[in-house]
Amino acid sequence: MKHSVFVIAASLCLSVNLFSAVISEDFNADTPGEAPRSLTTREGDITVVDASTNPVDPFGPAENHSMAIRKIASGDGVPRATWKQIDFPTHGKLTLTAYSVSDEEKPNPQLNIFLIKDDINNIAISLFFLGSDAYVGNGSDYLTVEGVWILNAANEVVIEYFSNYTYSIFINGTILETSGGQTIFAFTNEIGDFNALQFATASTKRSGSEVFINDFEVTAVPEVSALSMLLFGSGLVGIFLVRR
Ligand SMILES: [Ca+2]
Repeated sequence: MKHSVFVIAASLCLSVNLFSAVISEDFNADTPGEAPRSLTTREGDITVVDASTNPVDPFGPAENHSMAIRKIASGDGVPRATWKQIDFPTHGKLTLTAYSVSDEEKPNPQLNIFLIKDDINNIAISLFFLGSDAYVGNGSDYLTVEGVWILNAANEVVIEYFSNYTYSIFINGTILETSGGQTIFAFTNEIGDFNALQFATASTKRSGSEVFINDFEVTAVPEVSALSMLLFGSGLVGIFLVRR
């Protein structure tokens, strides 16, 4: 019996290790009107919002907080929120929920998502949403996929990246595919050991931009061999229990 208990415990530990988040933030413990406490650096208009702030948190319910990234006037400066020294797994996933406000003042809000090494000069993965279109970094250029982003609504984004310097994107559960059928994209300069995450907004557009992040999380994706071991471990538990 001791042995089977040990196997169960080992399996549980392994599964917790495989699926636990490297970093997870929902902003709900942050103070509205201030910067998120967990971020490393902030440039420009980056604040935590809720039901009482201006702008109002678009996600709700009333107790929810999210992060607003705003560039209301034209001019220089790129609002950026950066999390550094993240221990990104070799094969992992970034999951986030975002919302872009589109109105007369800000017809084409822009949300930029970067996975970078140390600073913005070393981009591994870049993904822009401008208006309802996506711009996907693919090595040295960008591929455009039109009409995939829902404005004035919550969108879920999953970026799954692989150890061979490629990645795929899922938006609201659907894999992002170019008109040519491409679903796997290349890292810029094969920068694989990235360690920072940055959200930003419009850099060159003259009109304003207002986007929100409700939450984000980075998790490791278990490799097949590790998963097999886990299943094998569970199988052993089954055998022990059946034999008793
Ligand atoms: Ca939240």
